[in-house]
Amino acid sequence: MRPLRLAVALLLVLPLVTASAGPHPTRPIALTDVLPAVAEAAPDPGGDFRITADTEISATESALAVAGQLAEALRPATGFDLRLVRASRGPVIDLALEPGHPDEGYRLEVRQDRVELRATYPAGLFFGVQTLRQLLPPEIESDTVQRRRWTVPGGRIHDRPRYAYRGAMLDLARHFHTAAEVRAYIDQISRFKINYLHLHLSDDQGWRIRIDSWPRLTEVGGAPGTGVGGDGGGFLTKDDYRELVRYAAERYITVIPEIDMPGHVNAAQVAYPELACDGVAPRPRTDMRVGYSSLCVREETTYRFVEDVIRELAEMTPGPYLHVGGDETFATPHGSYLAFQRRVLPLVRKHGKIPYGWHEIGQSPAAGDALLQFWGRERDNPMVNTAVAAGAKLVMSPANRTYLDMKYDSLTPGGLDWAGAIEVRTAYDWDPDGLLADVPATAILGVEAPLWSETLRDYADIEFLAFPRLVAIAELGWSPARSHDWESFRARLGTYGSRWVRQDVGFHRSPQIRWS
Ligand code: TNX
Repeated sequence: MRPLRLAVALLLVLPLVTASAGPHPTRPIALTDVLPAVAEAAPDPGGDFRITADTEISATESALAVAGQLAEALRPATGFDLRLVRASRGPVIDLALEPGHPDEGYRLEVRQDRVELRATYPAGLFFGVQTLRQLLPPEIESDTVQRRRWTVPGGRIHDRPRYAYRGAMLDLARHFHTAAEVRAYIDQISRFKINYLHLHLSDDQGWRIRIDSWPRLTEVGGAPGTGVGGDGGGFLTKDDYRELVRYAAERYITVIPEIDMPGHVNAAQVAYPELACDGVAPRPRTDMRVGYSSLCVREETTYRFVEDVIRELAEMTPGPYLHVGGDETFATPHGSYLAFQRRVLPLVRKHGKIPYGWHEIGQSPAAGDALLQFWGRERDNPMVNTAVAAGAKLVMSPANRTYLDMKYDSLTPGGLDWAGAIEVRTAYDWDPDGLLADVPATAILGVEAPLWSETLRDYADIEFLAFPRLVAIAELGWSPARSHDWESFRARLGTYGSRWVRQDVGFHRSPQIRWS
């Protein structure tokens, strides 16, 4: 070969060679390599689709917003324009709504000449887009242009959630986390088809959401030094909160605000001593103890306060639920607790929301069809059985499985251990329908992974405890029970690690997983 010819030939093959080399030699992605596992997949090895500089994204009017999100996700690493068009004659990723799919479900069909994504509602399209992103090589997570083949494996996916409720909770009270940090968390959890974000906004240490009619709540309760150990402080303004609600909704996540009462109220009483029965302001608390504070159940002021808070929160919360806490009320006598809930639960309904609370609110006959968040570890809870028989629904957050603030093992830096250590397999290997022996599966609305923040100072702490365990809970919430399989989950998780590396997510490299 003449030297010039050789040079030209080398130039032609070089991009292909460099594409397959590099620090992470990747095996081809299969249609089933998705977290959470998809409901049905039929691979077609002849149907691989290649995204190139010519690929367009077509969408009908109602699919345009999600199509835009897809384009934005794929542009940085591919460097392609991925023009948004109404119709295309060339290679295309085509998004449209069509009747007949389950709520939040979608169909994704990958052929040589086109990719088709269909759902009945935009939420389904959004979840389909999250699947499609995982079908592209991990380099798609890079924010600089990567030269390589962008191949989507051929075949067809039909997918739908097992549960309507797939939640994550962040505690902004023990350590405040900024709106920007909450947005970063939303970005991450939305990749795994989580659809509710529960914000724990008040506790003994601090009060983290502005309430106009009781301004000292945040002036005092959100002041510097109000975090555990005297750390940090801060609160969400109403604009911050509204913006978070909007940001989450763009990712098909509904925000649920929680104000914890009648216990966990020390910060409110520091700001407004009239909320304590003796009218004396308690000292501010930055320790981790629980169960010592209580609103004054016999005073009318208490209900004025509670209704003002519920009204202002309900006004800026489009979602159906308002969480009123109700846990660990060791300083509220049982009769007072019932008297309190008899007045407060109807107030939530009066302001147009479904009452939601830790499962203890199920003691109240006023709970009715409320939503209860089960955080116990027992297999049988007679009180919960009675509440369910009376119409309550359950979100499953058993502390020894779903509490992301528990340590992974005894060596984990940070985290608590009162519910035991929770390694990835422990978080994954249980069945939300089967946990409570006497509760019918029809009463289980879904699952939630709470992240309490006593030991979480910054966003890196959040990431380390949430990932990978949040993904285990997301799979329990989304994937069909029949697909539950630890070996499959751990293999898919191992491959996902290289995406987190590229996204700079500081996850826990669990020794139970073979990370690639
Ligand atoms: C229990 S679980 C709590 C919280 C703590 C958490 C720490 C529940 C409803 N209450 O007040 O932050 O343990 O893990």
